[in-house]
Amino acid sequence: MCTTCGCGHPEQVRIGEVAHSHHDHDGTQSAVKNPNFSHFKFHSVESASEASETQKRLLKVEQDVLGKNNQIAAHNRFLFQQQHILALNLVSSPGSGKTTLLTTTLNALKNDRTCYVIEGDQQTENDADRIRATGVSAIQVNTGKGCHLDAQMINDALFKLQPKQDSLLFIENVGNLVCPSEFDLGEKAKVVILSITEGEDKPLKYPHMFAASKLMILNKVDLLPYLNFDVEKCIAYAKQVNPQIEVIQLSATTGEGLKAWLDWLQAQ
Ligand SMILES: Nc1nc2c(ncn2[C@@H]2O[C@H](COP(=O)(O)OP(=O)(O)O)[C@@H](O)[C@H]2O)c(=O)[nH]1
Ligand SMILES: [Mg+2]
Repeated sequence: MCTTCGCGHPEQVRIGEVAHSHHDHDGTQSAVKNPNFSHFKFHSVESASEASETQKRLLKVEQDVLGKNNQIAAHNRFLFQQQHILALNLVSSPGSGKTTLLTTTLNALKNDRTCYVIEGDQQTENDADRIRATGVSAIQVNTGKGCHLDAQMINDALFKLQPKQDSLLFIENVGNLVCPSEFDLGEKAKVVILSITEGEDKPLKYPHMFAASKLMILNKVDLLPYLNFDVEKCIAYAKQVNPQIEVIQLSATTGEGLKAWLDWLQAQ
């Protein structure tokens, strides 16, 4: 069980298979294994026989859930850097449009860049199936009762996905504006997606997620004429909790504002 938020049981986690035989934009098959993606092995303090008692005690304190997660996340980050893979962690509440934004983005990018997606949901392969329909390889992680992805799940998924060098990896986290903010997966950046149907006050109500994110995407702007949503107020709230946060307004369904997002990706 996750002792940070009290959710989930590791034995309920299911990492799916790479069901899609994928042709990359350069015409090669991604089924060729990348030997760099091995399973991470967690080293407990007991194995560090040379450590002094004080060091052992200190290490033990750090070896809590988040400490262990951070160690695995650091390993994932090392792999991403070594392989020149840009990994982004997409976080939001359920229904903000993460999968829709991903399918639109992949359709725009897939001929120029090899892309992969790791999908996180409590149950179903629905989102991985939506990604695979674009021709991009996707792997589904079902977290059971868990409300977030953790670094070990990503490490296990990478072992199956075997992403190629110089690729782009999108991780769609479980829909939840709370716990995913605490779990580093080894990504370059978190991108929080807020749809205008959720109300402009969410950055103030869930500040940790907005503080942890490099970019806020304000999605579903095509619905602005039908809703009472104050865009300026929302952006001011987001900057109140994170003065550095960048903001892009777009509609994942109409494609309005998509270029700014594609340019942002290019800049990363
Ligand atoms: N009007 C509108 N609807 C959207 C937009 N993006 C997503 N949706 C709809 O919002 C719902 C949830 O989208 P989905 O991508 O499954 O959200 P997720 O749970 O964050 O992955 C679906 O019915 C989408 O069609 C958008 O930009 N505009
Ligand atoms: Mg989704």
